[in-house]
Amino acid sequence: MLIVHNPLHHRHAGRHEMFRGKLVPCHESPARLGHVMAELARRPQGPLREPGLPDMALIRRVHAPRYLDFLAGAWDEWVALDPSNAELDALPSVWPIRGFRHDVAPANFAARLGLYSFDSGSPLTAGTWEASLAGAACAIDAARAIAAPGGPRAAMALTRPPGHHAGPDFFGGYCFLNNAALAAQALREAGALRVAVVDVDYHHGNGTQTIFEPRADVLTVSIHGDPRTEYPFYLGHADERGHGAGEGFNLNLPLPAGTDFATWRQALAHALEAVRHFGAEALVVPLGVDTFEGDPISRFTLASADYLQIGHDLAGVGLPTVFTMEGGYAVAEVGVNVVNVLEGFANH
Ligand code: SP5
Ligand code: ZN
Repeated sequence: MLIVHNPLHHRHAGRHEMFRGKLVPCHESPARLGHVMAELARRPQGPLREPGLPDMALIRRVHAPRYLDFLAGAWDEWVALDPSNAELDALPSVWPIRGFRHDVAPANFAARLGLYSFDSGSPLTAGTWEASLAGAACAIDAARAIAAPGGPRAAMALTRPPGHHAGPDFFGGYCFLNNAALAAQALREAGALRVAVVDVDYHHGNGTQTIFEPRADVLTVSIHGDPRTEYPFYLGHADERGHGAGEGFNLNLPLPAGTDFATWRQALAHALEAVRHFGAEALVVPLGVDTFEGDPISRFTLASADYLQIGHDLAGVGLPTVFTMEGGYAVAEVGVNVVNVLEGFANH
């Protein structure tokens, strides 16, 4: 398996996220990817390389250009608001929900952050844009590598920040650019007629669903904590099946908090059956290991050994596969759990 590493990931390092009226330390930290790299050094899974330059034209076919322009200039605008902001994370002050105007962007930057985001837990920092772009480049390179004649069967993009909550023109859930969607789009453009996304992160992949919801060429499937009680709360229910031409090409498999691996694995079998039925020619797996029993913000009970089985089951579909790194906040165990999936996949 090819591993594509994001050498700029550490430039995205949020200090605080809002939780129940308090600013608490960010769960999503550079140390997470450090543990994956350390585990890959102990148990190498294949060649490791860094990405080339990001394909901005492809990124603009997934994300709205005005959103990308906003992200590219965001940090400078935050500091221009007040020079002392350079020592702080940027968080939104106002969200324009129902009844507000979206066609006039406020000059005030903290207010304008609300136009492009959906939660209070996703600080934007000095290096967020650079880190996100390099992560996107990893995902695109991983997709192109497996699509190339004679390329590897699978590739892991070590994306940080994660991506699956980021939509066409919004960030949230610690995500800014949707790396998995970019990989799926790159696979389509490299010739795969139908691409499936099977999101195994604890949280619903709302950004990926929203990006592909009108399309029939990308099947999006997500296995996640039931949004009636779990983040992101406002999307991820079983009755969301896609829109227009995309109707029937989104599958949500919400599971209750407390779900164990036996039940979770049945949902994975259901997901993979849908992928086979769809006739996918390539697979993208947004890989979050926040399904782990020790995860501080999630409530499934998977054990480290279960991730070997997940890798094995995913490999059983027999498709060229790109993994992107998503959540997983039991920091010390993230490396073992992620590499277990890759090892299980390789040993199929
Ligand atoms: C990529 C990814 O996994 N994003 C997840 C974003 C979740 N953000 C909300 C976190 C809410 C934390 N609630 C903690 C409750 C346990 N103390
Ligand atoms: Zn997650």
